[in-house]
Amino acid sequence: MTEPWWKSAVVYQIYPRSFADSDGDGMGDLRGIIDHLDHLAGLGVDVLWLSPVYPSPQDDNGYDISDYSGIDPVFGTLEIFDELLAGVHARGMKLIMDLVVNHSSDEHPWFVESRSSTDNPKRDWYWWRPARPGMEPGAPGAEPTNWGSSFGGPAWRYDETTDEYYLHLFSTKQPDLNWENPEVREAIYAMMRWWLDRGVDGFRMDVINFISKDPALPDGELPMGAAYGNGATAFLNGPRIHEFLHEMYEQVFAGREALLNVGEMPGVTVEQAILYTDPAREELDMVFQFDHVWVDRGPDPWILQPLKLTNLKAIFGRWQAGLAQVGWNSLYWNNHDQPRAVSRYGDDRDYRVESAKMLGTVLHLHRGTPYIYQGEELGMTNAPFAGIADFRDIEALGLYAQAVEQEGRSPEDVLTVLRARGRDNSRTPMQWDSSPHAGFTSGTPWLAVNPNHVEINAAAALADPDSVYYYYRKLIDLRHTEPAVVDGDFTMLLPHDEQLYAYTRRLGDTELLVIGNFSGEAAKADIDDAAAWTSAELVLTNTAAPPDDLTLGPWQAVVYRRKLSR
Ligand code: TEU
Repeated sequence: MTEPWWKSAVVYQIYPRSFADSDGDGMGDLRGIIDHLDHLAGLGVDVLWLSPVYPSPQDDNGYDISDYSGIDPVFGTLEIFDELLAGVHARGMKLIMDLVVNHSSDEHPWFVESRSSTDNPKRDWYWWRPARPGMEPGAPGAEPTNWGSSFGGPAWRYDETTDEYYLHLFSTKQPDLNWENPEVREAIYAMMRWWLDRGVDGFRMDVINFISKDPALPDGELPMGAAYGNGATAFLNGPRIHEFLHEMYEQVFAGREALLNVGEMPGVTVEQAILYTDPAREELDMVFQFDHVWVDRGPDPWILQPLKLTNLKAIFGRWQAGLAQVGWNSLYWNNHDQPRAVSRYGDDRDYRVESAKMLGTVLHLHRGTPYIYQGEELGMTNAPFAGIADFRDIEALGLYAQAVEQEGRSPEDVLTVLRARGRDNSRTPMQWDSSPHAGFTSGTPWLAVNPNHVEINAAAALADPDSVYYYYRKLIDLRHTEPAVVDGDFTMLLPHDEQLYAYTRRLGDTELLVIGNFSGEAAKADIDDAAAWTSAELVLTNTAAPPDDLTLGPWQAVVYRRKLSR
């Protein structure tokens, strides 16, 4: 069997709202993407993933969809979408769509019908439940379960029309679809076939491990001091999840040219990921796990935890080993839900360029498919949010309200965490040049441009041979040209070192050594054959060749290659 094409591919995520605005309304659009396709082709990426561009009230920036088979006028039209797709394909790239089918918008016609009466044919397309027995519907605490929503507040909303509640694991405008109902599943599969027939090359599936719920909907465990119980055991990797994904495969993907389908799965374990991505089971190609982006989350969400490198290595080491024989990893530092990696795990003040390159090196040369989030290739950083009024993200605003108003936290403590970890950090507009609003828009951007765009921008990166952009291009080239990057065995080195991240990749007689210094101090790589390695081929470094004892400078990364004699 030939290897699937996506094993040697690199994916680039576009957050259309913040990528490029062609018409001056302050919001990015499809035409803006078309205008910048050469930036992406020039970087060498193979696949573009578009965050949602469907018609949407934009309560959660498009992750609340009111029509699955259209384009929101703010982004363009289906004709412009076809033009974009043709432009992507003409450059030899592929395009995957965001598929958000755990929930729809409350303005989707399905939900409008569903809420209209208890005997509407679409009533059962969503999760409706009466108030808790013995309680007055709509009264505080009368929700059918004690679950909290991801964005703060309860996961149930009382609806006067029928005197019942609907489930929303995210915002009140994102009611959860009921996958138990076969009509729901068939409608979703039909919509997916329609996009594939239009020419798209696969899907990134939003919280897809939430779609199967235990229909008993039991109360969740209530941690001390928390406002809501944790319902996850009833909906994370729920009872019918594998059945649904295999059915989707059969109904939508089987018999088509090889696609790329990646499932976003908060809370997924290695053991479950093996099942999801085992090709023989015909479910998904790869999943996004969250362990490494939860590594710096402590028991109290409102107290920042520093990164402990040994924990990060333990996590990646476990995932690399777990999916070594069966299944496949996806690799990412950034996306539209995460703060900027260079600010979080690197040093965005004194070593921004070096640490951005080091992070890229360490991530990309693992076994798996790397994902780059827009602006990562420029080393874009977190943004300076002065106060809560500067945030736009429904999650930041909702959690702030819950923490400050319901749980009595200090606003300053909550802001400290939102500044470091809030999702708007990655959603500030793409920095194209040093002009006002960074060349993103001629109007007023929906979220303020980072003031550091005068220095950090694509035009400056393209003019500088030492930029993060050209370095990322080398990393992508390496994946395309060195089979050991794609298929080599992975061995973690120095698991107890708190400064250095080191590993080897080996395929046949080729061996690669990758080391990254996660600190601002020099560090000596205490590995067996250090001297032999320093005389091997230095394929890539973000600074200069290290001395013979393999001492790496601050935030330095090195990649060596050697041929083993047998
Ligand atoms: O995110 C799922 C998810 O788990 C998020 O709640 C994420 O972990 C959190 O925001 C991190 O702070 C997906 C989308 O990527 C996100 O943008 C959507 O808001 C969410 O689903 C609902 O569709």
